[in-house]
Amino acid sequence: MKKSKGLHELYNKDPITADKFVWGRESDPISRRGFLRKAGLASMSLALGSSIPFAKNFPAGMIPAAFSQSYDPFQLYGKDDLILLNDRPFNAETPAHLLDDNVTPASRLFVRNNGIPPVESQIDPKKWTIHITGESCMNKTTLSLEELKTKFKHHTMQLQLECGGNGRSEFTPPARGNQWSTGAIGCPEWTGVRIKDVLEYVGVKEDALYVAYEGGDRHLSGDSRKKPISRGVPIWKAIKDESLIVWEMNGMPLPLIHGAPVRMICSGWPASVSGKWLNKILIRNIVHDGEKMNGQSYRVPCEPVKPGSKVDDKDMCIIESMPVKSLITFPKSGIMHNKNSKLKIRGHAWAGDLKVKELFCSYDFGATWKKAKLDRPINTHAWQHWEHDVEFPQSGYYEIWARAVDDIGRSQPVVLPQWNPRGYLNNACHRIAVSVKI
Ligand SMILES: Nc1nc2c(c(=O)[nH]1)N[C@H]1C(S)=C(S)[C@@H](COP(=O)(O)O)O[C@H]1N2
Ligand SMILES: [Mo]
Repeated sequence: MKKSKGLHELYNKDPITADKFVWGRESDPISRRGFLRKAGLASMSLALGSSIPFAKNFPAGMIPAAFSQSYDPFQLYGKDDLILLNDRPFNAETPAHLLDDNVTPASRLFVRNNGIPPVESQIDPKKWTIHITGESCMNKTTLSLEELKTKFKHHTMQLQLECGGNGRSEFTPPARGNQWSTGAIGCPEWTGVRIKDVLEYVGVKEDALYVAYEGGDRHLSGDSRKKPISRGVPIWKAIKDESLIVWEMNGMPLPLIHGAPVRMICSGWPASVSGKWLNKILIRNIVHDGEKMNGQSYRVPCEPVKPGSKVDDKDMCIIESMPVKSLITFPKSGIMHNKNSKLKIRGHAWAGDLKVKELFCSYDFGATWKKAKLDRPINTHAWQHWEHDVEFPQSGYYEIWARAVDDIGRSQPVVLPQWNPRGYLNNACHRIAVSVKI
């Protein structure tokens, strides 16, 4: 394992030099696809080194969890064994078993950058301002971070953040973009003010439709006229009580890589709407047309299409609420378990703008499902914790599958949801491998 430079060291330097720094990563997510083509059930048992009691239920073409989740740990300053997906722009995800905490620590929150983040020397929280403007803004205003903190009531909430492309690596045919496995999700606790309160302060015209952000990062091309990303949400979403502008994460100042000194959090939607290094809020009278709002970005076909289809931009619709999803965060996939004891499993579940109503577990590749104990969310848009005990009938290779259902009755799919050109919204069931011995 190669040791990388720390984030601080990296981003404090001339960003161009820093961007040239190359990390070692040996495994290629594509090789997992190779497995799909090659292996039959018999060779699968051989490779696993044990029998598969429920083999007849195993879906054709699916890769056993024992093989599909191989990770190379990656050392990164301030981060605990995240997996690096890309170093320009910088993107890293968290293996499922490292997301076991109820509240995700900073060291275990995934990182997604579309451009070149500002360097620490460019950020002086005392001088930072947020410009509030746009066609539907009554009084265009510039607020310092200090004013933001003193003028409005503070709120602290656990809000989950999930990249719209989380799970992309599983789609067939493959979609271009960061090959996220399951780890572009986390649920830290954030402190800040409501977007609603700030909008009330500046005044909003009746024709307001969208609220969007711009941040202090730079376009990968270095062109200062271009923004790497500038997205937004309809005004009804922006004025929800849980839509915040935050400067603290888990009681500490927001880390640089997560948008210091201040960012937006609009939980339950693709995390791309939660602008980092926030320096401009736009109150628009149109659907925001900033970078990555149009074309195929963060959009899916308005109507389902055949996998592999080319879809016209005009037939692509903006992703809003994220679908119901869950993770098994304990135990780690690939463990050995003694048949004579129950296996305690647990994890989290979330459902975009909705709540998770039920969570089920299966140890026989989905033939039977048992209901797990599921907690209520601590606040709206916090992920929910679940746990379950499993008793195995005999020794051999098993997989535990977890399947959440939202409060309007929609379930996670077992294999894959609707294919889409950019590989968004994969909310297929998470699986872990368990070898049961006598
Ligand atoms: N200014 C800015 N904000 C941004 C981004 C970015 O590149 N620049 N990336 C977005 C995307 S696509 C995601 S998934 C989240 C990731 O937040 P995190 O890095 O704090 O986990 O930030 C969003 N906000
Ligand atoms: Mo994202």
